Amino acid sequence: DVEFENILLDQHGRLGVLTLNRPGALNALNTETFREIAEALDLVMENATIEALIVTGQGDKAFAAGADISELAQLDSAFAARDLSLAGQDVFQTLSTLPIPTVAVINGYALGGGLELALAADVRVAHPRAKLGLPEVTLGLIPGYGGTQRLPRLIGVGRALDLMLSGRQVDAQEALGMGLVNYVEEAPLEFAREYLSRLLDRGGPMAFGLIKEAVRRGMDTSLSDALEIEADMFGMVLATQDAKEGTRAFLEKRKANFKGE
Ligand code: CO8
Repeated sequence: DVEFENILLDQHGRLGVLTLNRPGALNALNTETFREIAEALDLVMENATIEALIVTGQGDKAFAAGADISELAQLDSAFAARDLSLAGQDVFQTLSTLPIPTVAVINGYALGGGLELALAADVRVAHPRAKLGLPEVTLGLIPGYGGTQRLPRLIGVGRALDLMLSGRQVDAQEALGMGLVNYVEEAPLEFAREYLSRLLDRGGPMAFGLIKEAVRRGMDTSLSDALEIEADMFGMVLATQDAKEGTRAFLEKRKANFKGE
């Protein structure tokens, strides 16, 4: 376990857990926190024993209440704002392109940049009292860490525009109904741990990475190009030991023993 100031990074067996840890500021994302998240993601990538990642927030009140508004208020040039947006987008893109399954455990408020962080994970699990939204418009701002792009891809243009133009908060049940979160659970962290353990027990690690890559790259392009990407990924997965082992294990009526290669 490495020492950070604004986050915690722990490993529990095969699972990494990245916890935003500024509960006094509702885990608001300042520049230093972004830097630490980037460093933590590098460590996760280098550590082959971490096979899945949970991202959550410390305390029972917030996942993250957004970008740190005191920093945003000090931005004094369009260049600086653009650079800050690009830098934050880059960190969240690193999360979304990790080749391992990731779950955001939304333990409370996920607002603005906080929701944008959750959108960069593969799956979202929310506590029943969680509140989600992109309230930037109420600050005279727009989302800048991927929200205008990831939200419509996830829940559709109409629902995304409703949330962004109104800036309204939705509760966990409404978020579930619109596909913004996948599960609502009283003990979301425990649920996420069990969910990921089950998933790691069942699936081939090489397949996790290639599914994510096919979906992500496919969302960026036309259906015909995307289908080619899927076929490319299928060609790659078939060449892995995992695919040989998985298909052989099925035919031999035994549990597959995947090696992630
Ligand atoms: N930034 C900085 N500090 C914050 C933030 C934040 N986003 N959210 C809460 N805090 C601080 C509060 O200032 C307060 O500090 P203190 O105790 O020192 O006064 C502490 O956290 C507790 O917050 P509250 O007292 O406000 O708690 P409440 O229970 O009354 O309210 C809310 C909880 C409703 C979540 C409320 O805190 C709130 O509305 N927060 C702001 C939510 C918001 O607007 N988020 C969007 C921010 S903008 C954004 O994310 C833009 C991303 C794109 C940027 C692009 C880069 C260029």
